[in-house]
Amino acid sequence: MERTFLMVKPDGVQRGLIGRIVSRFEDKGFKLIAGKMVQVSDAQAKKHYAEHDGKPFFDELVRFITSGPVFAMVWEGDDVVALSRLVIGKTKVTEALPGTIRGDFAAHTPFNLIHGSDGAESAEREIANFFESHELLGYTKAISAWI
Ligand code: RTP
Ligand code: MG
Repeated sequence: MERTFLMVKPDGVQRGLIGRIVSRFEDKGFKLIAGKMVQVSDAQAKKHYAEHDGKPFFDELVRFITSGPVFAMVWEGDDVVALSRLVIGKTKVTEALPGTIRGDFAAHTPFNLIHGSDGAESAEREIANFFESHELLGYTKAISAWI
């Protein structure tokens, strides 16, 4: 069982897509164990995207992610890191296939609606950047035996 950090970016919140984005992961059978609206601070954004520090798009990325509230979430499930990135779709909108969140809803590359952790280690680091451990709620889903 894995955990991942997913975040509806400011464009997704502004466009009223939180519900439809969350539904994609509920439909897949993953378990939502934490979720909240967050106004990301400059320091928190730089920590979250530290791997991109120094790249040409870094400053723009930090400005974008701090431009309005995000919806931060923790999801749990078998292989949830890799599978959620498949549900999300490719980074570049010109490569994101129909049927994925980005393929269906995003039209400009930096504004690609949702972040998903790219590995189990980054997931743990990103979760800790947004949530206290008491905010992660363990519970049993009645249908968990089937999916
Ligand atoms: P994310 O971290 O947000 O889930 O996206 P990702 O793994 O698919 O892509 P990543 O390479 O980690 O890039 C992080 C975010 O930076 C913006 N970006 N802009 N202008 C550009 O060339 C460029 N490249 C990346 C995107 O918002 C991307 O999601
Ligand atoms: Mg990334």
